[in-house]
Amino acid sequence: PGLESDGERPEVDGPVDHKCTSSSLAIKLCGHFKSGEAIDYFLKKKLRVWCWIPAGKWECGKIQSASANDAHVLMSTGNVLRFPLENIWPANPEVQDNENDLALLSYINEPSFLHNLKYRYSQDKIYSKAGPVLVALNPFKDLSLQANNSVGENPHVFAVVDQAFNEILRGGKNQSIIISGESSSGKTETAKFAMQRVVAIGSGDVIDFEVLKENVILESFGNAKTLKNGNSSRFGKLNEIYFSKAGKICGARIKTFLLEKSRVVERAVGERSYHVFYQLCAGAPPCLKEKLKLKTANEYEFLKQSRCLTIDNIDDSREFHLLMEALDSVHITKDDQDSLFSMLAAVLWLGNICFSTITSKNQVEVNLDEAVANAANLLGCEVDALVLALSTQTTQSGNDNIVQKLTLSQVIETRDALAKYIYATLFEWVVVQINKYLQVGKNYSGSSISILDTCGFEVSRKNGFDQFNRNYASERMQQHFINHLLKHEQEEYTLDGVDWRNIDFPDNVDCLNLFDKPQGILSLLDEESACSKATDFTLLSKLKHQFLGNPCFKGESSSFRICHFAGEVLYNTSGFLKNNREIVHEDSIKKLLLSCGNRLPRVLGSLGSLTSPMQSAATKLKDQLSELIQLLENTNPHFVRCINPNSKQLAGIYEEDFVIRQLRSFSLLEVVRIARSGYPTRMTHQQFVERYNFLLMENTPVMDPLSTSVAVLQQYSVPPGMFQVGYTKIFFRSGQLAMLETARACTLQGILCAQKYFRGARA
Ligand code: AD9
Ligand code: MG
Repeated sequence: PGLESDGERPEVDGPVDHKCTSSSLAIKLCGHFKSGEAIDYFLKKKLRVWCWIPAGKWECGKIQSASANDAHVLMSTGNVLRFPLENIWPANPEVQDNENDLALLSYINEPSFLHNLKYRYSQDKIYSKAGPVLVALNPFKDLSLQANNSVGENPHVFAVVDQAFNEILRGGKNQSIIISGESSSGKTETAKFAMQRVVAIGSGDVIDFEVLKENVILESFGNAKTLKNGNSSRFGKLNEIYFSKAGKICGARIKTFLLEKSRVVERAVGERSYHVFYQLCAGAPPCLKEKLKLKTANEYEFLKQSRCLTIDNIDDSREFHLLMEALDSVHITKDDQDSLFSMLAAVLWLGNICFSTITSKNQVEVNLDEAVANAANLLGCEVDALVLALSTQTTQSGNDNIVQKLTLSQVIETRDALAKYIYATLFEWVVVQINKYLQVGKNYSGSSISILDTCGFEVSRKNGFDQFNRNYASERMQQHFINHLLKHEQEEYTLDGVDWRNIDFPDNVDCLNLFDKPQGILSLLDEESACSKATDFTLLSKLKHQFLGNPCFKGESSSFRICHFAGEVLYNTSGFLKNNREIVHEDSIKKLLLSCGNRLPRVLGSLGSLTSPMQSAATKLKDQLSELIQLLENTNPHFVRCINPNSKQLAGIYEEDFVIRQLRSFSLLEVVRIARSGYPTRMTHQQFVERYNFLLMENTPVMDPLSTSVAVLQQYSVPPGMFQVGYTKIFFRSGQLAMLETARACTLQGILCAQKYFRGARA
């Protein structure tokens, strides 16, 4: 597609190449054909104009003629059809099909992006740039190019790491690589490639390789098979890698957040719980099996309920051995490993505990079978203590303890809460052990690269509290992205008085406010959670009442809908209060664990970070995210947007609608528009003068920093369109500073040679 060009390209509007001769003839940058006149101009010049037509999916057609509002287009079928100009988009010349940066396309529009990425994908070119952002399409197959360390000029996640690394070597700010995208888009794989690259270029002591092993452990404990991804991360992960002055890795730290706890006790049919459970059941050596009284996975209620026990092409037993190796390599002792496995087995046995209702007494009894005996034994507590903790609730009234028997649903809720608590704190504990091992060495220079593998936006068939939290987290990350690439960038131009025409972008601030402003959903959720009479139903009716008319919120009969940046999601409030409160159960859970004879349960019982009694689950998440964003705000971010090319998780399939939705939610069009017309490099006048002042001719009079800067730029004939002088800073289009740096280096070299010469002459 594109213009069958005789060398002449149509002009584009906007400040891109600064030679727009006639704006009426210009085809609007990023936009539609501005008028039929523009097309006529090309037709008269015998240039054949190609365009994208919305015919179910995007089709390329050739314009035959145009009037003020319509164009006649020759379709591939041979038919000529009429389309309003506003429905068709200019196509780029064929030579640009393979363009590796979307910002360099002549025409910036959605179908062009879609076509370019598709063309590249068909050639296994999965990485492309969209201005400052790296776009990565999931190939769903092994591509040797990823193992190949020489990336050259091509966009690649390795190149992003190299850039980040060079910036810290230059003494710049700490760097972050933020990888986002929906489920199964390839975030975790991309993060692993990034880690490999960091290790390859920052190879220091032995520790580097352990940084990679840590992945094996966390995937085992934090990943699970879902309907969308056989190895879905059910937590978010930030990997901070620390460097010495010489650019060698000298330690690392992992932060995790948002572990999906509910998966331990329930999940959709066809999905699995965390890998580690199946690995343990399949791979534990006989003596360990005996010790844990371990059975096969299909004998555990927590595992068999979702009717999916294996993953195609994955050998859980082999994975268990890799896990043990990895645990060894981060120096988790055999004793600790045994305790760890005991806790996992205890969780499984808890799931098998059954209850009987004694109708005559209207009471619930815990069945005293092998499940409760094994669970108590593995925790190191008396069976009675476990039974009591599961079936009663003790409240204090004055000096008296009032013991209350729980109902069947409460008993089940308590049992599940115990299993979830043990698993979540165990996960925390594992992370703490890994961090102890990776801890920062002596040579730490203060420089770090952080790699963030966020948990992506998710829409399931039934969306509950976990999806609600996950999608709230995605909104916060989206805001960070928008702030950096769209909002602050433009605000800075305007504030500094740069001539700039604002580019609109979809801001998600309204949706975020709906969540976390005072009186927002989160605060209402906490209010209801604190009220003992409240139910999921009262919560829903309060939400509906409070957010009536809010454009991001829609109440339905038994659920509510939120319009997220990445699409609408229908949430069912069932379980919201229980999950948000979770804390309610923690008192008795902690008491039980602290009283256990075995050490690890006691450690878990005392783990504070997850369990501040004052905080609800939602508030805790909000605070964690604020901390994460604060950390990221102090770094120079590199964004990687992963795209899932199809809904089938198969190689070679590119579903346009599927990709378009993701392109939109990433605001890539807007990012590219700003990158195209923006000024990515900037310096204060003072900084500029300090660095380049000496380049000025000797007889130049002393002037203020602004005038000196302009004089330097004029001396080196930097074209006026290539920079803008703001009140405090000078802004450059990309590549301009490189030219000045070359001039600076040459001049410095000349001075050094001269100095040497004079020194030599004096000597
Ligand atoms: V989730 O939000 O954690 O459910 P991710 O992390 O975005 O999701 P993941 O990295 O797990 O997706 O990728 C899903 C699958 O796609 C992997 O298991 C691989 O089989 C496949 N994949 C992803 N990226 C690549 C790649 N660069 N090369 C080859 C890949 N295969
Ligand atoms: Mg993942």
